Amino acid sequence: MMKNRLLFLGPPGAGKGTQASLICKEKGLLHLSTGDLLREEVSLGTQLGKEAELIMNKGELVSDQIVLSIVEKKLSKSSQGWLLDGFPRNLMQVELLEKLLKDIHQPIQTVLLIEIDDETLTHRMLSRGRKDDKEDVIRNRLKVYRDKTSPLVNHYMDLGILKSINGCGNIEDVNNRIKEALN
Ligand code: B4P
Repeated sequence: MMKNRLLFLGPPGAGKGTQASLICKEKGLLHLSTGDLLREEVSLGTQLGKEAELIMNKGELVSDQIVLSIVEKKLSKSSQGWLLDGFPRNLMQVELLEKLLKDIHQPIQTVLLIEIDDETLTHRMLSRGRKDDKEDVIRNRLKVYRDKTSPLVNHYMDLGILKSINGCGNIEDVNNRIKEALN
């Protein structure tokens, strides 16, 4: 049976958001995308959104406390299971999340790593054309991923809960690979 507390990990533009939406819809899980939640704050023009926008437009990571505060509110209310998309993104966020999940007795069951090459990622993001999808910003986001987020792969591998799939190919093919890995 598919687990219902999941985390999707992978470089920017790997398709985490795209695939997370499909899996959540199918399995009735709460989709928690820190990127989407931050963009929502930006579009509402809140103080938090104004601070986050400046950082996101440079391709840097928004502060751990800001991100944790938006995740915390949502996670503690959820009972049907959840999928974390784009969070945690550095080892400090891992630590903060583990403490939070311990408090609510809901450990992560599976971490799914979407692997893909930089060229495909860059092409996908440039075609999407979001505000932070400019060539120099994309380069920085890939560097931030390598420096700060990729160490999470070993962390979850050591915990024995990591599965990885190839993120190249069309949306349906990738979705089938994910379902196979999760079942
Ligand atoms: P995110 O919103 O997480 O965005 P992402 O990593 O760039 O995209 P994702 O992997 O979800 O790719 P998508 O499905 O959209 O982060 C944006 C920014 O928010 C970060 O840089 C950071 O500043 C901030 N942030 C977020 N979380 C944070 C945290 N925890 N801590 C600190 N800061 C944080 O796919 C990309 C494109 O490819 C789409 O256009 C899609 O349509 C297309 N696509 C997807 N799958 C495809 C396929 N199989 N074939 C062809 N195209 C495909």
